[in-house]
Amino acid sequence: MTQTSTRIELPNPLDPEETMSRDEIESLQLTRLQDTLAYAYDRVPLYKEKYDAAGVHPSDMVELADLAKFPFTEKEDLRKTYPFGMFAVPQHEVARIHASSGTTGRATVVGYTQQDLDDWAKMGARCLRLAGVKPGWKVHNAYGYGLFTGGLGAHAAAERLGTTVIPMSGGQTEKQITMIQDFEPDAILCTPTYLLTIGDAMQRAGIDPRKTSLKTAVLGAEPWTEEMRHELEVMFNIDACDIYGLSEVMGPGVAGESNETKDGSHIWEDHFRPEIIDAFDETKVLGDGQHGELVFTSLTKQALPIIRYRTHDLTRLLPGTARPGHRRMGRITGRSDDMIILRGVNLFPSQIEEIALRIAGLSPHFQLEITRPGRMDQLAVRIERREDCTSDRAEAAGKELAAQIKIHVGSSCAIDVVDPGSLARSSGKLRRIYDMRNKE
Ligand code: DLL
Repeated sequence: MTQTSTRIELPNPLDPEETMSRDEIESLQLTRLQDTLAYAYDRVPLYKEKYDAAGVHPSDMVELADLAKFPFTEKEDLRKTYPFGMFAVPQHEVARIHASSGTTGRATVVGYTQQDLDDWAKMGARCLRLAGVKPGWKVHNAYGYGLFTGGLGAHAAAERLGTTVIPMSGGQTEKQITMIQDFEPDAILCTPTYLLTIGDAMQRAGIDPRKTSLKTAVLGAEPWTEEMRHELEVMFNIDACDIYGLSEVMGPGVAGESNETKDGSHIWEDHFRPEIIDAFDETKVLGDGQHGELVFTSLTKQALPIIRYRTHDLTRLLPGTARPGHRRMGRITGRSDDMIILRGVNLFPSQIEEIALRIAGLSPHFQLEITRPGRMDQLAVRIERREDCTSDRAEAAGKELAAQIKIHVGSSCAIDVVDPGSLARSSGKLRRIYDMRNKE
């Protein structure tokens, strides 16, 4: 039998909910919200306590705006009830557990019934399809497998779409490169900074990242900018799309971006009701287009229904485009708990990324260190020069960066332009902020 390399285009229909109108989605949301609130109230003691204390009852949910009457859920609630206190089903109905380590405090533990896993895979598959991944493609999954939702979440999504999954997990960068060269995947799933790490390592090994088989990257788990998208698309000659999610709400696949519009991730609003609240006054729910903190309520989750969960992610809601019934989220500019307050000026790492990548000679590899030598906070930006940038030019680029940060952010900082390869690389979420203020 002769083998043919011709690829057959497999059918790839959309889920019916993906094409619902805004009105249809909102009416579905209302009934699902009523059910979820009653379900959580009946099954999770913490929700009952909170609602009773706030004087609200699930029957108060009459129209969508009534959601604002219900109390928020915080990461702290999951920690207080560690490990399984917020689960709404008996343990034998929990098909899987994940946990997020977080940087401080106890892990938060999340659970899924078989139905939850099925919905998660379905939404993940929607995201991959929207990003241009096709059934029959080979997909290299470099999100970390294990308690982190990235690896297994993206894996199930790729399987559901009908791709051939390569479950590489994160790390072992040399091996990642070998697998990419030998298995010739069409798409890669990983964090944006890890794709950068892989690209750098390829270049150092004399391999041109533009010549790999990769066509698409679906990137998430950490904030990234349009400038970083451009950097990665040029570096690999690929399309790079966003995928968003968080373990407390589900995992990767809460929202995903279209490769045709590249204008932010569509939230699957048949399963989640998003809200934006004022980051400084949580009692104010903001309208579409206004920047604030993203809050999610699950509409179908069984093991861990989550009501008005404060993500601390800062963004805004925009009308749907590629999937008109589902709203998009703008880029996440940062997390409220990642915000550096420097002598009264608010600063996010993504602002530095945006500014640095517009300056020739500077790479996307940087770290921010905050110290307080006297009574004043000081910010130092350590950033690698690009390989082709000489030390003289690097000095000028550093001065330019300081000047641009002063103009756009409003604070002065010390810049240290360092040699390529001298800063730590990530194989997952990259830590950019080193706050030494309380460590001195
Ligand atoms: O990071 C889930 C995930 C895995 C998403 C793989 C996408 C791809 P957690 O570890 O619980 O879950 O971290 C959730 O990561 O609240 C955001 O602050 C950040 N985050 C996730 N996706 C994005 C994104 C996973 N596309 C936290 N853009 C969230 C910006 C993101 N930040």
